[in-house]
Amino acid sequence: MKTAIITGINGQVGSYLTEHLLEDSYKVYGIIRRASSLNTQRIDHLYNNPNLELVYGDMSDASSLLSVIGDVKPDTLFHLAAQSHVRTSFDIPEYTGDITGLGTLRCLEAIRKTSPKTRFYNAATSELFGSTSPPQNEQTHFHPRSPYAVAKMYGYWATINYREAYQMFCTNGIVFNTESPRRGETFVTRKITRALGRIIYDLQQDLVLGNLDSKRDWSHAKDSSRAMKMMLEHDHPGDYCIATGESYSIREFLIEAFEMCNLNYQDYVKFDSRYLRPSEVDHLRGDATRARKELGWEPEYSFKELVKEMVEADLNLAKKEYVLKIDET
Ligand code: F7E
Repeated sequence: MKTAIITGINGQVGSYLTEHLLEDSYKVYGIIRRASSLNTQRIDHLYNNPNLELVYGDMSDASSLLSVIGDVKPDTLFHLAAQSHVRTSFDIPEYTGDITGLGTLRCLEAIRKTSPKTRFYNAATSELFGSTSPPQNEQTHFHPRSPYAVAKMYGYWATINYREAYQMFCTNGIVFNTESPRRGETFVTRKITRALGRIIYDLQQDLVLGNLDSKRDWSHAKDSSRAMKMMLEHDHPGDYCIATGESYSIREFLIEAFEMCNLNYQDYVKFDSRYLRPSEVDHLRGDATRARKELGWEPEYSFKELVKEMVEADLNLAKKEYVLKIDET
């Protein structure tokens, strides 16, 4: 039986990746950060699976990583944990550098010291490209535009350095924006679909956003997490862009979602400069030719299908909230 450790197992991508690995008979160990409120909702449906085990650990705590990795000595480790919110990274840059940057190094060191045959996947990001013009691929110049992207740059190069210095199997997935009904509610796509559902059920009156003109290459998290598994099952390590090759502005996402419910977004969206970033990333559109050719990876979801799934899921969620509210009154 193949074994995997996932850091960030309870995040959006971690939850889909866990499903892919369990379906393929992996034994999966998930590292969970201790928190005073529940943080396992995205994987609760898998809790009774005998091949899933959750253990406490933290990206700031090298000794916890050393002991989990040293005990399990997994075939693969998928490193997804991070302080991943770009806007927030401007408010807590040092914490972001510690968790997102040094956290990656702590995983690499723990593998080097206790289990050097473990194959390592690092969740790199299209944010590395920052202000560089699209289309972006593995050869494109990086120009990070936030403390988050700067921290991810450190993790990206640490991953390559361990591959070159110690001949470890270390791979970077340069994954463009990845969304789904499980996306955190403070990221823009989910913030939009969540608000739309609540507006329809009269639970919310408006939607306050920042810059609507930036463009992103949005894939479904089910597709991007499938690519991650393929990267560590490939016969050699490398760096791969994972993207659909299409980009849409935030405004276009709004139009698509609101028109699905026969509404005009302009009647509901308000602007607040608090949602602007001190330095913005204007346009990301990835070229995933290498992943398509070498891994045989293809995205299955179109932009329209992604938006539709998210809108439908959030309409259902808002309906449940509405029914609960009616019950209470
Ligand atoms: O912003 C604009 C905002 O926070 C997208 C993370 O997963 O993908 C994600 O980073 C765009 C930006 O994602 C609001 O200014 C407007 O231009 O959904 P986001 P992100 O910053 O692209 C990359 C690949 C990662 O690696 C990250 O971890 O939307 N925007 N109004 C807004 N964004 C937010 N969050 N909230 C707004 O109200």
